[in-house]
Amino acid sequence: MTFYWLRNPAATPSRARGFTLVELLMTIMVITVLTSMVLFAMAGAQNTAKENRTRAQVARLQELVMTEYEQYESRPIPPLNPAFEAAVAAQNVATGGKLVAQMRARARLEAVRELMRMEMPSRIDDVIFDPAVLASRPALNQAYLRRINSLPGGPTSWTGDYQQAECLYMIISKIPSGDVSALEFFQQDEIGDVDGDGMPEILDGFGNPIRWLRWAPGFLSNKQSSLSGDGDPFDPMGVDARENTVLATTPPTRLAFTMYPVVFSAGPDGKEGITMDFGSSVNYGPAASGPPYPSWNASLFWNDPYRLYNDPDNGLMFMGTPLPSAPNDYLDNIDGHSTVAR
Ligand SMILES: [Ca+2]
Ligand SMILES: [Ca+2]
Ligand SMILES: [Ca+2]
Repeated sequence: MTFYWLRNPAATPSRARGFTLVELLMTIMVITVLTSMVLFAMAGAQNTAKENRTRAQVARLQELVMTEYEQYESRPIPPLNPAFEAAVAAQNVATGGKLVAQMRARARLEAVRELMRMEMPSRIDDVIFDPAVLASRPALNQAYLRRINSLPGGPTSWTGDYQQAECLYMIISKIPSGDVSALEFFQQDEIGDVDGDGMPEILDGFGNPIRWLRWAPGFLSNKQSSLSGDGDPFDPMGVDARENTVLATTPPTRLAFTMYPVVFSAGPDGKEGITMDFGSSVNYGPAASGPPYPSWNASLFWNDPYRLYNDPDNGLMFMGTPLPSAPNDYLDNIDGHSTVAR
C-alpha cells in the first residue's frame, strides 16, 4: 500500500515561530543576571585571594618584627653620651645618692628606647635624628643611613610618602636568615616602589605598601590596651613616671602600658585611617601638650613611645588612633595583632 502525501495548502505548517520581543528581552535579562552573578563570584574569589595573601604577609612580617622587638628586653647597652651620664649623676646627687639603682634603670630605659628608635625606625626622622642618650649611632642605624645616602637623588630624595613601609622594608632587609636576609621570604612581585623615590616597600595583595608602627599607643586591639593593667615590660622598675599614673576611669587607664609593634595593610580600600607619622617633625606635640614626659633632656622626646602627633584635621593624637575624620577607613585593615596569636 502506498500513501501519498497530499499537499493541502491549509495544512502546510507555518515557518518555525520566532521569539517574541518579550521573550528576547527575558532571555537577555536572564543572561545578564547569570553573567553578573558569575563575575561577582569571580571578583569575590579574587578579593578573598588578595585578602588571604595579605593576611599571610602581615602575619609573617609581624612575627619578624616581634622577634626583633623582644630582644631589646635583654639587650646590652652600648656606651652612653657623656652629657647624658652627667645628667644622670647630677640627679643622683640631688637625691642624696639613694636612688642609684633607679637612676641606672632610668638610663637603661632611655638607652633601650633610643636603640629601638634608631634600629627599628618607623619614620624618616627615627633614622636620621642624632642620638641623645647613646654616645654614637648603632651600627645598624649607620647601615640604614648609608642606604639613604646612596639614593641617586641624595638622602633628601627619600620622601615621606609610605615612610612607615619603607622603614619596614629596610628593617626586614637587615634581619639575617641563614646566609641571606629575611627579605628572601618574599617574592619579587611582593616588592615595589609605589611612590618611586628609590626606597622600596613590601606590597600587600592589593598592591599597596604594608606599613608598621613601632609604638602605637592609640591602637587598641586584643593584644594591647591602656586598660589592660599591664606595665611596660622594658621598665620593670617603673622609672617612667607614667608607669604609676593611672586615670580614674572604669577600668582604670594607665598612661604607660605594654605595647606591641603593629604591622598592617590598609585593606581592600587602600586607606589606613589611623594616625601615623604623616607630617614633618614640627607636627609633634612636646611634653607640655602631651602626657608628662619625664626627662632630663627635651630631645629625649624623640624616643618617647607615647608621644603625640598634632594632626591638622584631628588635633593631638596618639599613634595608631583611628582617625575621627575618616571613621570607616580602618575597619577593613588587616593588622598583625589579629593575624598572629602570640
Ligand atoms: Ca617614600
Ligand atoms: Ca618608595
Ligand atoms: Ca582600610
